[in-house]
Amino acid sequence: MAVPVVADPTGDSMPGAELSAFAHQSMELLARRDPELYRLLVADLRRQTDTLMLVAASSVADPSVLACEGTALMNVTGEGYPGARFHAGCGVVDDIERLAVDRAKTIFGARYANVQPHSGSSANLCALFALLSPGDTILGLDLDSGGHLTHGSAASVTGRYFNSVAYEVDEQGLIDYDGVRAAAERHHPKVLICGASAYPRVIDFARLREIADEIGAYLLADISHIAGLVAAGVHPSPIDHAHITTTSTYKQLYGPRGGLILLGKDANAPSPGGKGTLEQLMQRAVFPLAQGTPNMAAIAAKARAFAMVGTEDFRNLARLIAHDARTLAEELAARGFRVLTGGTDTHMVLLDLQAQGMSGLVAERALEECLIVTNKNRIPGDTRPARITSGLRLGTNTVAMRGMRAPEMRSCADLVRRVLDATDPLTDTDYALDPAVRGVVADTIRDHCRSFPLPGYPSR
Ligand code: DSN
Repeated sequence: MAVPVVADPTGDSMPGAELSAFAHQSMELLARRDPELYRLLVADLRRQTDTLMLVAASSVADPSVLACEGTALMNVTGEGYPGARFHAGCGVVDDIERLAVDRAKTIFGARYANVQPHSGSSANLCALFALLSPGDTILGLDLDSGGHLTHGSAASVTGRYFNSVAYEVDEQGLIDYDGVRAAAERHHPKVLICGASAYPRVIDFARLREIADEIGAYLLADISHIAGLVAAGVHPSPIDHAHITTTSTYKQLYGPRGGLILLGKDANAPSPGGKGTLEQLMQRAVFPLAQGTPNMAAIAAKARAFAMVGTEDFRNLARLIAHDARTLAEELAARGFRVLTGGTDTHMVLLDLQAQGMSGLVAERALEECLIVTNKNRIPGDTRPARITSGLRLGTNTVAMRGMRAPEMRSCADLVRRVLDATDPLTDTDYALDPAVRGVVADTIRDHCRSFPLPGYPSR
């Protein structure tokens, strides 16, 4: 392949091969100088390639995204924003950050993007602490109904610094929008938060904005779990309904660890107290309010991931993610599992294991022994603590990326059923698993992983 020639910052040209040779040498150096750590890195790479990843909060970044994270951009310190840094030496990273911002705005149809938050949680904290004063009221989806810690949970700083009240799901497990309106009218929150970590159905952002407008609240939409479906048009977009939209970049955007803040038609709306616009507020919210120097390597990786999200291939992937999840939900239900809400509109499938007399922890551990990676999750009305739970959460981001389709989802449902049938829950934390079943299922998973390798990753 021809080596591309790129311009270096001094105007000279350098062969593009220099960077890839450097990356290769760096890895060899690591292997030589720190074999203990290197072995662990190899072990986790193999774990990822050789297991069936069904953790709904995860995905696999394209190797070109990983490559950005391993560059010398990590060395660059540059507080502030492009063209207005507090350190010299930021000409190239300014261009990279502008590229990431432009790509983020394009893929989401947004008017403003801030690519500096270090995570989805950070993005939420930046937005909330900029909008609110300590003691102000926020209204978010209850953690057990599928909300996120940073939406006002008592375990989070958002529950400690703000007066946090919650809305819940109804008996079908669906967001109770009348309940949201009643809670909004009762508590008059300054911010209504929507979005979820464990909710498999479409969220009606337009309806939530109506409620926010009725009581004069800002609407914050955290789309961390569904950002890819939103960008691809598979789930309605909140960008012009919410005043502020946040997301992490490593779940359904297949990007690096990091977060993103987006504004749509309300970018020029007044911020609280009339001190400038929401766009100006969000710019200050990340730096200097909540963060110092950004992670330039992560911003480059975000730019790379956003470029991929903007392609037709990604839109096809997003459709497959949702299709796979629907099939998985149907096949699990057909095998006797209670699927919360009766199915899914997204990438996520939630199981209630109470009928199996098994905790989420036991199911998670037994499945992992058989190379099926999921996560325990509290469900509405759960009586078990967060480290034990009565539910299990599955997601199809990674299996869709492997190209797995309906037949493989049927096989996954079969294997999950087989493993859990062969698991005897002795207590909520201990169990006995039939070793013969473990062997057969693990072999089948290895076969699946070989037949559907992670694109661009080594396969054995
Ligand atoms: N938000 C957490 C989850 O959904 O699992 C982790 O990113």
